[in-house]
Amino acid sequence: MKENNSPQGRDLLTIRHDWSSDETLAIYDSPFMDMVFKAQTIHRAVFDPNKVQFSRLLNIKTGGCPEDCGYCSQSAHHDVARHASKLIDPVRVIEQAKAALAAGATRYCMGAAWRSPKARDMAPVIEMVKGVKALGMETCMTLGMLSAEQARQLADAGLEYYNHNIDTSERFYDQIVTTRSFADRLNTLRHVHEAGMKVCCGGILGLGEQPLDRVEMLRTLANLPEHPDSVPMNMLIPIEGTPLAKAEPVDPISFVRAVALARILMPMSDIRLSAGRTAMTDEMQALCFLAGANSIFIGDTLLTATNPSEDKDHHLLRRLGMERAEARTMVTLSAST
Ligand code: SAM
Ligand code: DTB
Ligand code: SF4
Repeated sequence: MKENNSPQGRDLLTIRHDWSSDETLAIYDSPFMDMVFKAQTIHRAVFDPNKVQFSRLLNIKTGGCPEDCGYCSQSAHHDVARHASKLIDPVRVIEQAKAALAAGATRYCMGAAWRSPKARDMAPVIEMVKGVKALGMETCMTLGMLSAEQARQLADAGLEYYNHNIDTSERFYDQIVTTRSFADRLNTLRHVHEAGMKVCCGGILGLGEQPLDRVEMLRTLANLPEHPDSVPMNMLIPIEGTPLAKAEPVDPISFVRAVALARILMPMSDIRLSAGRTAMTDEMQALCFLAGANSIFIGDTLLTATNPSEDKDHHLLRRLGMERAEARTMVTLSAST
């Protein structure tokens, strides 16, 4: 990548880990057009703005989770009409990954409703990583908290990405989850990073948080020793039976602002427009892409909740003149950007 020496380019693309609360809040509160323009300027200097990367999710172990995350359908603490399943067979996982590859996914993300994996879970999970990798796909897992040793085992198996969200700000965290702390989350992120895997870490909007909590969540991510490679931005999918079933929906403009702030704070990271797209209009999704989102989950289910159908997504992307990106589309920086 060439160095970008134009004054504007240098300022906007500088990778910083020292964002202050006041300056991030000031960006979030700045005029919408200025903010989205800034985010798009950064976005097109780093990525092809007309491309979007596809990931596919698979729930490899559903429900019965001992954690009490207030938004989640899979917590054993909530009265949600869904049953728990055991870890699925690695052979089935690999079959499903083949179908995802045929549908255009370049990354396969496997999620388990665990607080953390048990020793006996590691062998089948490692078999899944190896099998999916052998298909030529990027692999991602989200299995809850990891010890340094478990992170190393997964990295040795070839796992590329580990997803572990901080979900919201540190100050609001205990209003959403009480069975683990914000510090526990950061600890696992450190283990993942130290094991050499790429970090996928983001959060959820619509938990009843204040604008400051959104800004602080993104500031925490940007001020990590390295920016997460991938930042999922989820909009709460309200689930009947969870404490957040009746949460106030997020204002779409505020959601787009959060996407733009993520792009401005973390210029090189993939910003993934994740849960909640079913409830977004096409126009809102288009604004999210304009604000710097460059990745989505495809397929009609996420882990337990629905996602737009492939037909609907293809129709949307066609209308926007957007195409599927190969794994990680980076364009060379030029002095004119
Ligand atoms: N159990 C693991 C963990 O929590 O680390 C992995 C699976 S968990 C379901 C992955 C992420 O999905 C959560 O961190 C949360 O950000 C997101 N998520 C879960 N339920 C959601 C919902 N109803 N709406 C939006 N995002 C949700
Ligand atoms: C993430 O941030 N979003 C994905 C992925 N990481 C694992 C999960 C979304 C889950 C939505 C709710 C459900 O399907 O139950
Ligand atoms: Fe368990 Fe993850 Fe759901 Fe929390 S978000 S209840 S840890 S599956």
